[in-house]
Amino acid sequence: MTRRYKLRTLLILMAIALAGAGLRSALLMAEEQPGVVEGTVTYRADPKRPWRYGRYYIKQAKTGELAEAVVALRGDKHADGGDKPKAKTVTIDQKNFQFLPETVAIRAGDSVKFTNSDQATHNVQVSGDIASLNVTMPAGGSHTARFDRAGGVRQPLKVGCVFHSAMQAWIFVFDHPHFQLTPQDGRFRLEGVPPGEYELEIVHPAGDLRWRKRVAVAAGQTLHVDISVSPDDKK
Ligand SMILES: [Cu+2]
Repeated sequence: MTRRYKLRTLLILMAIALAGAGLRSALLMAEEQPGVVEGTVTYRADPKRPWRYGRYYIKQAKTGELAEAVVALRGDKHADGGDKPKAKTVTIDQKNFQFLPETVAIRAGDSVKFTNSDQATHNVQVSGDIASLNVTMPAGGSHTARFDRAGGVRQPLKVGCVFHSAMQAWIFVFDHPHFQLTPQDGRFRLEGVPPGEYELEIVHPAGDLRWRKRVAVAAGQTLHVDISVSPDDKK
């Protein structure tokens, strides 16, 4: 074997080894790559079982896109710690004898600022397994509370006003980032989901609706799940 030939062989072997290492790390990255779960939540109305306040949450009766539905993933593969975002404060106003918005979804450690835009005196009574609160809200008043314990979709906090029993709201607290409240177009998109098996759940507290399905998220996959609920999904 000539010296030159030896060198060439060595270079080829090195190139193969490098390519192999590159491929291995690329495969490893693909395995860890998070997925996305997205879709639209719609409501199929049943004329025999009308939803009195449905028009507040469904702007297009024909297509039924459902607003203020809490969509969340439940599983043991939620990545926690690391890049936990800064704590946020969301506002729930009391206006025209209603809570606005009626449903909020937050991360444990976030706060809710209750405000009163009415001339009337209101009250905020929060009750549930994970927190409780009872404060009087004079006209123009405000009160901020932090929620450190998570109850997920199954243990929301119920919010009421002791003076006006028709006023109601819900606070959902999560210990992971994979949740969302649907806007008027009913769409949701949960990003950065670690590959694995989950329970995809939706809850619409004002409509008393509950729905869930087992899903598997593969690495780098965008899983599309359209969710259709009806009076049959009342809990
Ligand atoms: Cu009130």
